[in-house]
Amino acid sequence: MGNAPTTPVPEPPPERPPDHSDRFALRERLRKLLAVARNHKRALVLTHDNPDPDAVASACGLAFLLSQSAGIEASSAYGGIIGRAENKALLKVLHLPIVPVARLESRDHDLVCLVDTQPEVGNYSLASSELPQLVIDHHPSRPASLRAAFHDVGGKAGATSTMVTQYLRAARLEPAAELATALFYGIKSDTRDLGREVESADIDCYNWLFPLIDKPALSRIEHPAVPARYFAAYHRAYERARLHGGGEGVVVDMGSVYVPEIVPEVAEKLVSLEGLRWSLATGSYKSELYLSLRLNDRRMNAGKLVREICAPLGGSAGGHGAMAGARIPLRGRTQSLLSNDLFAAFLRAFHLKAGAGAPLVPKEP
Ligand SMILES: [Mn+2]
Repeated sequence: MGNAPTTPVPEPPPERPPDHSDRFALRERLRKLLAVARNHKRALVLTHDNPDPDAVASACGLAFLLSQSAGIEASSAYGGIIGRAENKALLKVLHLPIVPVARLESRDHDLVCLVDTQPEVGNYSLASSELPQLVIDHHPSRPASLRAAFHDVGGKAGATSTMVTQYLRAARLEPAAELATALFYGIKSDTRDLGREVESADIDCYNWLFPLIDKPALSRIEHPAVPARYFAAYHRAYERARLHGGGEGVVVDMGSVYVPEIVPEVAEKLVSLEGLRWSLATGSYKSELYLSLRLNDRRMNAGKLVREICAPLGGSAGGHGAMAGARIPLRGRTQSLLSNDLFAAFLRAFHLKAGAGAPLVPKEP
């Protein structure tokens, strides 16, 4: 055999992010999703740990789609805890079929689906031997997702609930009031009432869901009763918050917190301060440090910044343009020292001087 001239193998074209306004493409994606699911018997639909409403709703919505349209068993689960009062109310008021992954009765599923997160992000509770084969997420696409048998990532949607609602619509499934309310609240909370990182698909699904939702239930979810510890945590956060760069940014080390979700909640609250460009909050829960960054400044990318700073410290990080978070195991480091290191790194990234900053709330005389 001679040396046959080798023809260069053409590079595969780069994968184009899905277009969530194209109905034909949507039906085609639904067909693929169901084809992958039908090769299995029992699906586990998993969200990221300490799930937010968007994660909970999209997990329940995908499990509903799989059971109704692919005819397979599907259960939804999450790792970590649901501690924020609104999120607890979401599960309780709507009786959503989602359980802590540790409490799953049987683990004999043969299909693992991930929603609102992606393989290798590291913020979900799955044995490393279990490979997610179906991934739906509105966060920027990660290379590992493209190896899943079905993946819908990197497209334009402000919430994973929007993507799942689109699949339900394409499958001609009308969710009952409980699921519709959850998906609606998922879209509403992830886009901050359609005001942040919102896409036309979000508005379209929000409007489609609105007539289906249970309005009194939604009101009970959005205005829940909170424990006294909630006020104590806020009080401490306000007292400890420090302004930097003449009010350009605010950082707060909340100390140890009673639920991890209070950290993003406080970051979210602080970023509404007049004239502020960014807020950063940390708090520890069960030997892990939680960090949340919120930006008003659209020239920077919160997700990228948090990944760059927190990944080298052994943390898992995620997020997008205006909001991002990370979870870092303390591994013997004290919470205040790790927080201080992180604050210094973020101040550098924002081109501000290191230092103690000024109190947000001046001490009462
Ligand atoms: Mn989300």
